[in-house]
Amino acid sequence: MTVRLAALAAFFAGLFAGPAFSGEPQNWRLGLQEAATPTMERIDSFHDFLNIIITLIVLFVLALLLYTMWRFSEKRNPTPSKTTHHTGLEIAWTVIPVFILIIIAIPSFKLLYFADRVEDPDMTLKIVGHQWYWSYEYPDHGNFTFDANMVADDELKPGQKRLLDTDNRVVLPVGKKIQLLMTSDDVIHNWGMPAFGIKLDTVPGRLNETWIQITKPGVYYGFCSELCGLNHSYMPIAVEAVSEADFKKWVIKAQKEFASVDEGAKPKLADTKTIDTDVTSTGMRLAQSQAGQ
Ligand SMILES: [Cu+2]
Repeated sequence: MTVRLAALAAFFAGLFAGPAFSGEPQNWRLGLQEAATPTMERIDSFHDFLNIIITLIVLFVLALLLYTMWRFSEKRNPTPSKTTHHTGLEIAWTVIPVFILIIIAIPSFKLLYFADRVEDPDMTLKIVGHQWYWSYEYPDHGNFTFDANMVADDELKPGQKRLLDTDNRVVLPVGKKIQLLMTSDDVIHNWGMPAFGIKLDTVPGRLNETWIQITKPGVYYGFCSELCGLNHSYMPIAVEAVSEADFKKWVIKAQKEFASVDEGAKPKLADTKTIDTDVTSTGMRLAQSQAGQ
């Protein structure tokens, strides 16, 4: 009972106070995760704008219903009108919704183009989806690459989050415009990061682009958001946003620790051009290589 009461209290506290900043899922959260990029800030305000429109429409329809029930009840309106068409009304209920849709479409398209790409990014991060982990490349910092696998339940260290933390976090500098290039090594995955306002498919043989400019230091968590197979729910994303000085220190360490893409250690993005999605020819090549052995 006390637990339930506490949960209820937390729920209402969250309702009125708003949750403290965190780039991760939270119990009893009602709204979106707090924005940590310009794109997500705009998504937030677009979401609020839509909420206002939806609320006004619902209240209007509710008022119409209540008025109709009251005004045209059998008692007040014993002989109903036989009118079936009203040209003026029909034009109105076609044109007004079209206007509402246009009012929604304009900021929606603006936001879509804003999130699409950034001019003159400060750096690039390449993201490659695999069954079932992510790998990352830093082409502007010596082109090193590493994999990020989920930390298994029995290997969690204190402070690490179950189903969210990875063995290697993606470290990025706060305040820099970062171009994100995404692709996949096998099937379609999706790099979904709620606090950044990103949910973008990683498609084999294709390069998808978006960008971020992280506004607050911290650790941010996300998920693969495209059903990609057996371990789809076990390939989380953990991003650590740090100051530029700390990022430079991490880069020096990472260059020593991780292999360089140029050494051919890890799949290159360039290889995705030649990824063979045709099952038949892949099977044929497999058969040929086996025959050759
Ligand atoms: Cu996936």
